[in-house]
Amino acid sequence: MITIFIYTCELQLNLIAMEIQKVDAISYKEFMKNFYEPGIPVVFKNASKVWQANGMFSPDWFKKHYGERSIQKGNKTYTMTEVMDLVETSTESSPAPYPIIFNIPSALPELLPMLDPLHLNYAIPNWLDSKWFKKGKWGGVTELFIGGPGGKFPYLHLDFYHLNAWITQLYGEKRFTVFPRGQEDLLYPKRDDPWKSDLNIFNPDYTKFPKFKDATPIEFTIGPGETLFIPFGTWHTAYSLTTTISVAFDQLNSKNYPKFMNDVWEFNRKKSRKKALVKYGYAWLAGQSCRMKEVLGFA
Ligand SMILES: O=C(O)CCC(=O)C(=O)O
Ligand SMILES: [Fe+2]
Repeated sequence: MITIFIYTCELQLNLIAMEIQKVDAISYKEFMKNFYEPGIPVVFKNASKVWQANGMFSPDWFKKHYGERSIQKGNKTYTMTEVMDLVETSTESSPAPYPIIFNIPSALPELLPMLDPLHLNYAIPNWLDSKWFKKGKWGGVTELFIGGPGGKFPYLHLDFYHLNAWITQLYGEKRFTVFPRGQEDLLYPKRDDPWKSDLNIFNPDYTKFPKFKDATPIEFTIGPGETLFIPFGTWHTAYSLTTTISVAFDQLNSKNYPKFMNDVWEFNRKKSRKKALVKYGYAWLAGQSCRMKEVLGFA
């Protein structure tokens, strides 16, 4: 009897773990307690309603307003119009290159007011907004992701520097696969590049990666207006189901700062110990300044 009870509980826990929660109108406090603190991914159904961009962005809109802006992908340069034509004719069997990324502050700064407040009233505090971290160029960039049907993010990965990722879908549908924390051993991080895995999760080779059989991915689709929160340390990848336009940014604060600092050291140590010390010292000062502002209530 007890065995059956325990088995049922375990099964239920597994089922719960294998579904993403989609939430609507939760308070900031609830988000912090139920998702941010424990590091659980979640989808906000309409947090982006505070953005003017919500419902406005479309391939035609970009072609009309910013058709001549250009982007480098591989060794080719594309204009926005070419990018949109490419993704609109993309198919599963002959997909457009993915992802095509525009750096919003440098290539499309006019969009910034349409994405205000960037934090959606949830991604707070974000130390990457501080001048200190902006200067350090640690991933605090707002990016526009454009894709077409069949576009696959090239690998299963963790985001660098243990930053939290916030991805808002503004046009089309994208499928995400996320692996809740604690499955590192089952996902075969590369020895020389432990942020990536060689696993092709869409067609896994179980003879080469037998432990992957025990991994418990969560797969789900996000559509227009929905925002995905990916806590640091969560392995993930994405697949564009239709023509897609998303906005992505990262978040750093006291929660992921210790792991961030470790990465600042580890990444740079391999190149030069001296450079690593300088970077680490700078990131340490930047962190103290942000922490102080937070404690004093300025952030
Ligand atoms: O939207 C996507 O394709 C996923 C992007 C992503 O995971 C990343 O840039 O690190
Ligand atoms: Fe990522």
